[in-house]
Amino acid sequence: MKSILIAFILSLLLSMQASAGMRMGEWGMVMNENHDQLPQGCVEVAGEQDITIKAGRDYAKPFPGTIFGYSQHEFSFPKCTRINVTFINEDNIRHQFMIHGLPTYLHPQGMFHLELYGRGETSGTFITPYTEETYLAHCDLAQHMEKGMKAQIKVGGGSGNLPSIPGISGQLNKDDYAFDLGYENLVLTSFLLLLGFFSCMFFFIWRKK
Ligand SMILES: [Cu+2]
Repeated sequence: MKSILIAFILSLLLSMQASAGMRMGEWGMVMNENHDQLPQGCVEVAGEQDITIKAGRDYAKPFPGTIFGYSQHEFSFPKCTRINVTFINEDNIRHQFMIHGLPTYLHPQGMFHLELYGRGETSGTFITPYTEETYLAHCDLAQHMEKGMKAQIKVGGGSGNLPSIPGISGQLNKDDYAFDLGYENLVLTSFLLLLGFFSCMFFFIWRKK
């Protein structure tokens, strides 16, 4: 009796996962896909595009200060378009490609999620909303986004740039190397300059004797 109950609960949970659009295995997972449900405001699926996103350390090389990256950090799509995403992980560690802020009636928590536990390839589909917005896409593993695994997806022209997208909007917090023009710093700098000058002069004259 107990095992029947457990089996029933398990099958219920599995069917809930299936209805939320989830595929998973020892390779990774694909969550909250949308192949054919129209976003509000769309009359039809206006078109279809296939894109490939590669993730890995190699893509960080052009951007100083980053460790991880995507093969592309910006995407532009028209509204109401079906996007078939192929996601390739070229590292031996876990990476994700997660899009945030999508309509919650189509994607639970507004999220479309591709994940690979190591080297490999997977694919998933979503339909761009009827909007002019810039969406965040990133890898949610600790420090992966902060170290470069961040991209922006502009739908219908977008709504501007997100901060700290590699190659697009630079660092969020720039290191500050500006000269401190405070009174104390100026006095100290002039004192050190004079000290340096006079010690040179002293050495010069002393050597002459
Ligand atoms: Cu990652």
